Amino acid sequence: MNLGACSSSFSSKKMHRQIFLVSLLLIGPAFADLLQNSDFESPPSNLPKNSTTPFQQLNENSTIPGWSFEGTILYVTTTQTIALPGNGHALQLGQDGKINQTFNPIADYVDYLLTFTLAPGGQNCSTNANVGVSAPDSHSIFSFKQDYGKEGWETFGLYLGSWEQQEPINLVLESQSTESDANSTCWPLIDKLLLKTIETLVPGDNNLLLNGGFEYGPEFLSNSTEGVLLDPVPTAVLSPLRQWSITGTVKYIDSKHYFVPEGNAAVEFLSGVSASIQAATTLKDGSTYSLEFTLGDANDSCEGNFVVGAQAGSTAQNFTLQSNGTGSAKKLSLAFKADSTTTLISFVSYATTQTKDGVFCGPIVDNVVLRASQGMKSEIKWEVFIFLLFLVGIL
Ligand SMILES: *[C@@H]1O[C@H](CO)[C@@H](O)[C@H](O)[C@H]1NC(C)=O
Ligand SMILES: *[C@@H]1O[C@H](CO)[C@@H](O)[C@H](O)[C@H]1NC(C)=O
Ligand SMILES: *[C@@H]1O[C@H](CO)[C@@H](O)[C@H](O)[C@H]1NC(C)=O
Ligand SMILES: *[C@@H]1O[C@H](CO)[C@@H](O)[C@H](O)[C@H]1NC(C)=O
Ligand SMILES: *[C@@H]1O[C@H](CO)[C@@H](O)[C@H](O)[C@H]1NC(C)=O
Ligand SMILES: *[C@@H]1O[C@H](CO)[C@@H](O)[C@H](O)[C@H]1NC(C)=O
Ligand SMILES: *[C@@H]1O[C@H](CO)[C@@H](O)[C@H](O)[C@H]1NC(C)=O
Ligand SMILES: *[C@@H]1O[C@H](CO)[C@@H](O)[C@H](O)[C@H]1NC(C)=O
Ligand SMILES: *[C@@H]1O[C@H](CO)[C@@H](O)[C@H](O)[C@H]1NC(C)=O
Ligand SMILES: [Ca+2]
Repeated sequence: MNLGACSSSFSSKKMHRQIFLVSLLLIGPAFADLLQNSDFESPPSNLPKNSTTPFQQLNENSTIPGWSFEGTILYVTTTQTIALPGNGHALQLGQDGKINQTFNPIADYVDYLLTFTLAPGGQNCSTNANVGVSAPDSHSIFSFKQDYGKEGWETFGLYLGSWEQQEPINLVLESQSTESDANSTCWPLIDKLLLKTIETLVPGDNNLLLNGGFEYGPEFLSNSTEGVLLDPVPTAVLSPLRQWSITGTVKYIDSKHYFVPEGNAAVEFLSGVSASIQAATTLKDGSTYSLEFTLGDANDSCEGNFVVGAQAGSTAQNFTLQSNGTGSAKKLSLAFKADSTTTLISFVSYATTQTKDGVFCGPIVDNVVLRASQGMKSEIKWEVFIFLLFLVGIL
């Protein structure tokens, strides 16, 4: 879909974008195979033929199908001690190691979300598995986090950007050393990149919030039972959880591997640091609204007393759920009066729960619906009634 032409007379890129945002209808997310060899299963050329080591360093004569590289890059084959999602191959980004691939955007100003898997190169290696991910106008650093899953690898999701179709986009992943030891075996491994596109979301009839059901977010790895970790993002437009900013770390969970109250995805708040999500919406100052949502547990053995704070504008209330960790949900609501036109809606978890394996876990929230409350509807009816009386009076 290319609507670029209809606003090409505007010289300002920002205005171009705004017009585009307003005019584009929601098409829904699409998963396109925009990246080549995104799981590194096509091996590099010039690998030593007869080697038994799972780590093979690429030399100046090597090429990796689909990718360019610089610095120290090793081609990794899964063994019993190196766990990777699936049973294949990955790349280790060693000293100054950097890989890149260029792709062509499929349309103007579509949002691109990237999912990728990160693992430390060896055991007891939590500190050095840092990877920088860059695209034009974006750069983020990801680190392997202890106790955020029970696998030796973790999957992360990020917002890459949104560009005009003409520019080819260069995606770069590089190692970021935090230790002076350049010969560390702990350099990060990367695997399974998934690039997803999402059209701009537009408001629906029944919900004043966009993405209240959390259906618009990064792609899930089909085989992963660990969801997708989302790092803090202070601005909603740059968030992989579309329309929601994030503090702390949340886990984006899929209905294939977790209990999800509605649709295909929900958000689990992880303990460790206080996690919250926040969305902004424009409401009518002084009018009353109801914020409905589902609070539950993901069926991931997370037992405990979950306390979740919901806040809408200046109205805040805590809700609790006694979780057995077996997949439960209850619908809750909060009535509030908008006290400014831009109203912030947020959910914060106070849970400090961990599973028996020591994995940080917590409550899930889904199906957040914001509506003008009944009171406002009858207010409108009342105005209509007065208007009719007025008409009758004239007649
Ligand atoms: C492959 O390795 C084995 C032992 O590891 C050796 O006997 C054999 O000669 C090697 N073959 C080649 C072609 O290098
Ligand atoms: C790369 O190829 C050139 C030319 O074939 C050769 O001279 C050189 O030794 C090769 N380098 C490595 C590291 O194998
Ligand atoms: C998922 O796992 C199964 C078995 O472990 C494997 O056969 C299959 O290839 C995997 N699929 C992907 C997409 O990795
Ligand atoms: C990697 O980036 C360089 C420019 O920095 C570019 O010339 C090259 O084509 C890119 N490689 C791929 C595979 O896109
Ligand atoms: C990692 O740490 C554990 C326990 O601290 C230890 O048993 C194991 O040998 C260590 N592994 C390596 C490769 O150092
Ligand atoms: C890295 O350390 C290992 C042993 O710890 C050694 O065999 C290897 O030569 C070192 N490599 C470099 C590049 O220093
Ligand atoms: C909700 O509970 C937290 C933690 O106990 C507390 O700090 C906060 O003030 C409570 N918020 C409300 C609105 O009661
Ligand atoms: C938790 O388990 C108890 C006993 O098995 C059961 O009675 C209760 O309904 C469960 N609660 C939830 C929220 O699933
Ligand atoms: C929770 O997971 C178990 C399997 O691990 C499954 O049998 C059960 O149906 C799930 N419960 C819910 C509410 O999804
Ligand atoms: Ca959902």
